[in-house]
Amino acid sequence: MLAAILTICGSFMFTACSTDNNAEEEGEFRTMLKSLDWGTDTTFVYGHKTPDVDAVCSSLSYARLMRTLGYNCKAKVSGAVNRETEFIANLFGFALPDLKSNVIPQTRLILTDHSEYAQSVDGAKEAVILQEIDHHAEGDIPDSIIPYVRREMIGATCTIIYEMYRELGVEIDDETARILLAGLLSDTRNLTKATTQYEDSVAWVALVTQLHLEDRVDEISRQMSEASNNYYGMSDIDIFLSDYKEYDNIGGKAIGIGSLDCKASEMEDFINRMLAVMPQVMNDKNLDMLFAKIDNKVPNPDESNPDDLFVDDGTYFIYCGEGSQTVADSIIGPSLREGVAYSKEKISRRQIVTMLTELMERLQ
Ligand SMILES: [Mn+2]
Repeated sequence: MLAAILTICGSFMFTACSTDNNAEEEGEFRTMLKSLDWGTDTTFVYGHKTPDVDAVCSSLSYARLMRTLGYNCKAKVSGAVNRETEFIANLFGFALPDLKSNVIPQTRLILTDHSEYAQSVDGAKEAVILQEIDHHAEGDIPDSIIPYVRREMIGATCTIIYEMYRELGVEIDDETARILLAGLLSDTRNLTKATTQYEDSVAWVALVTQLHLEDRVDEISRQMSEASNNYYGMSDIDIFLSDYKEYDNIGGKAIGIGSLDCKASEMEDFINRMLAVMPQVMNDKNLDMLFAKIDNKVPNPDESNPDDLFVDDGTYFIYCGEGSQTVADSIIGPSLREGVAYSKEKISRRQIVTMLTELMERLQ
């Protein structure tokens, strides 16, 4: 994979590095930073709730960029990190942000990797949001209330932050390179996810090369994926919430969407266990509807490939709450049984949010 990507990216990287057309933008960005109302206390940089690798690593790397530029910023997490994040922080040897689950009014915040109040640290509504760096569609935290927003629909927020370091001419030391690469590997699954863009490949090549990980990156990515799929010893509710996002207002409804995976051979039992905890999750979180997509893992027909023992074969979609069946049937297809729909396609949560938003606005 590396050789192919190097070929694709080689000429582009040369072009990108050899022009100085960013000088003006760079100056503008620094001027904009100076104009922000930083106050006197520390500005906290937060990824989303239920923090995954990209959320944590984007907050760490962006806080570091802001500190390098002279601003008193510190990354925090609003909840416990997931197993994949623990695994890669341990392997790459970087410290995780401290937990701080709420902020007092007027706290200065920078948000990375999210654009929804429901996904933000408790207290965000009364805080002062100075910046947002994100790769999701604009959510219910409107861009218009934030002095600086950088939104690019690419594979990882860490890729955007990589670009910002480059544009600003700030050196990426090896620890920062490992942090950025971790987020990029996780959110794009080593450049294999449908959300991966050209920019992600460019950042991947630069970071892998800097860290001399050419021979190890595929194995590292496989281990990360394994850590993320490891539900061993977790309660069913914790499994359901292991990669979970909430949306306060999709067409007037409060909606939660989980993202799970399971081997095809264990799917039926897994679905039943998840369906059994969904009413309680809905109740605890005060939702109108609750969904989860479950990637269906089947043994890789290419047995010679030890890096990918399992591959995806379609997506199960489970649902709970009044009107949720109508939603599932219209965005995924007719239900297999009550609470369960299936699509032959691999469907991302981002696609589900887009389809849901369109449908709910039509129904409203
Ligand atoms: Mn992300």
